[in-house]
Amino acid sequence: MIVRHLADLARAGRVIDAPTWSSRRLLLAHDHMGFSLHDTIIHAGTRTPMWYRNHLEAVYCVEGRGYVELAETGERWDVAPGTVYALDKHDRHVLVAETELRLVCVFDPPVVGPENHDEHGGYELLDPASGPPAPPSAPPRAEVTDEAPPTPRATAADDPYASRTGDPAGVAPRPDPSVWDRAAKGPLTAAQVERYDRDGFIVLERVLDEEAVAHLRRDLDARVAAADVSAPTVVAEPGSDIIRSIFDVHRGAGALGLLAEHPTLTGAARQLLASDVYIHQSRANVKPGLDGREFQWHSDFETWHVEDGMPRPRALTAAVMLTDNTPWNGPLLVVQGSHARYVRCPGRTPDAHYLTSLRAQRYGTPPKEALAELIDAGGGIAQATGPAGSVILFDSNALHASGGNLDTRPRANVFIVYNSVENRLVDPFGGLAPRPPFLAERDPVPALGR
Ligand SMILES: O=C(O)CCC(=O)C(=O)O
Ligand SMILES: [Fe+2]
Repeated sequence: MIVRHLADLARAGRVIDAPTWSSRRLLLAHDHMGFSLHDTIIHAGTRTPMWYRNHLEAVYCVEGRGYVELAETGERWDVAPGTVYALDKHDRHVLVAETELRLVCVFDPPVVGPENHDEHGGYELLDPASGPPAPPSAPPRAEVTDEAPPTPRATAADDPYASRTGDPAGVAPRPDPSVWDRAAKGPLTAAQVERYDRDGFIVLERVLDEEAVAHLRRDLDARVAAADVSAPTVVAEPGSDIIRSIFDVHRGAGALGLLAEHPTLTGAARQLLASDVYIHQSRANVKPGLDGREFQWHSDFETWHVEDGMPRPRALTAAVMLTDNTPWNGPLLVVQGSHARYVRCPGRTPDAHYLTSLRAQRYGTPPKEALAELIDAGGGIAQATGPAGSVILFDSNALHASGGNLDTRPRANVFIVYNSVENRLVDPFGGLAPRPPFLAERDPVPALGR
């Protein structure tokens, strides 16, 4: 059963505003009901010419007063609570609201989500049969040459998570859930699952005790000391050779190798994603004292979709704190509720983007207007602090960032990304060659924590 409330639609990106109306979209194509259902407000004192050439629409008035007029003949009918009119011949018409009208509208084929009126007052036909495909398939890979940037083929019409396509950037709906089955069992309480679903993240305090943290720190410190900054899995801070990140830390003997299989981490991932899981990527961000630089706002899923071919946001990250995370050492910051929307980013991805993006990201960064919409008009910024041994679980599509480390000691966190086995990678949606396996596991590795 699908249950939704009008009050939650704006946050989910299901409200489309036009000069004379606001359409609150209760059911859309991806709900697979065969129709879409809208609660629409027509502003008082307005005239709206409309012509739905691609859709049949029925309109039921529940509040207000006005009239509807056929454009061809001028024939006119009053619209008041209890009136229904159905545009069974794709009739061109004008709706006049004398007072504010509240209308329940049904569309066949169902509206997909982002549609707004075209110059005729109608909607373009966006994949009428099914809405966002399930799961979306990757576009054919484009030829890569030195001169021209590749042309991704997936557009907003056939990929709900299309980004960096050259189409307008901005905030779009996320048609998939964050918690995939509320009834799934695991180590998280119902309240924790609820909070994760609402905010896009939770902090579990002191999952690991001091001894476990000390073991992990020793392993990490040894790896940092031995790291060759020219190795592909090692990333330096922008403008220096100081180590910023080490990828693939779940491989190899030692405490870090075992961490990814910790039952609380795998259990929580299996619970929230409601399936078996495997490791998509792992990394340690050491953020050295005074030298560790910031990470700009981004969604990890946007990169994993465009550059790695992750079909849907059915993945999450467990960030394990190996030092205290304090307000002054650059803790993870999350825009609360941002995971429930999707930000299409501007630009096109250059070839081998990862060689520079891991130091400082330039593509896959949301435009300022989208950040303002999600931060200022949305849930605001939360700081995920906690003592060493705590774990942040965050949705793959949560907008997050962190500042530089102003303390003298490192802020060392290990990030383990769990992906659903039902969401394995396909060809990258951005049309480029896949990134190396230390950034994105492509092989069918065994599931964890069963
Ligand atoms: O280490 C941090 O604070 C954030 C890192 C991050 O977002 C990333 O590596 O994708
Ligand atoms: Fe990230």
